[in-house]
Amino acid sequence: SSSRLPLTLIVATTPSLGIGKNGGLPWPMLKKEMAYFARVTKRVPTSSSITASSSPSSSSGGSSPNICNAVIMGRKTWDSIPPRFRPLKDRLNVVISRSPDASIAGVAEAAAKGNSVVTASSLSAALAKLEALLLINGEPLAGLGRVFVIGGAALYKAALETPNARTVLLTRIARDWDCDTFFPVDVEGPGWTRKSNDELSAFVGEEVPQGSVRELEVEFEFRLFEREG
Ligand code: FOL
Repeated sequence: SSSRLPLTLIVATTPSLGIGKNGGLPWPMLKKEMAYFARVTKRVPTSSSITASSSPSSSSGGSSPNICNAVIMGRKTWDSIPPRFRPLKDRLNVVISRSPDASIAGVAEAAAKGNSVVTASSLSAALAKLEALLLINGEPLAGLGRVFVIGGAALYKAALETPNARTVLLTRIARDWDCDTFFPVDVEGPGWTRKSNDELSAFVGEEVPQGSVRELEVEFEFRLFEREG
């Protein structure tokens, strides 16, 4: 155990920390919220605290070739992504499953299309694989940007039990929806600090709207939390 890769969790929750219902999201598809998820998980930070050794940043905002972020997800979350959207493009997809690769729907198809999906049997095994990908002959290889944990509940819990989980990008849905799956930690409580909208914008690399956003009569707010200590 003991990858030192920093992990960023990204999640949308109700006030009661609900995240899912019947294998999907509890609320209707929120295009702006999902677009934020896609942009944020795709964007590779230019010069900040990633593991890659820094080359001078081209400062254009254009993505560097051969560098992408990773998204780690549990097998049920993989199943919940519409087949046309998986693997999530422009990101290294890592699926955690105790079963063999071949039994994960869509993985073989993705491979046949030339999209690589990495599988691992646990979060720690996934992090070990990512670190191995990062090193060639012991030299850091600037190939991996941020590592996001994108759910579901069991994987968020496993991530939060490691010290690697430093950051939570949480979209707070304003009202409750009927949920059967819940985020395992209340980051509004002890051990976590809410950061300002400016800090959120700097972290994600775009200007994030401050306060409530409304879509399909659903109100939500983009928030950033960091672990203390
Ligand atoms: N975090 C946040 N903030 N919102 C979410 O909806 C969310 N969902 C998951 C994890 N973290 C989240 C897991 N569920 C797709 C579908 C379900 C899903 C995650 C991603 C998906 O299809 N994503 C596409 C965008 C498709 C589109 O543009 O409509 C992607 O490219 O990311």
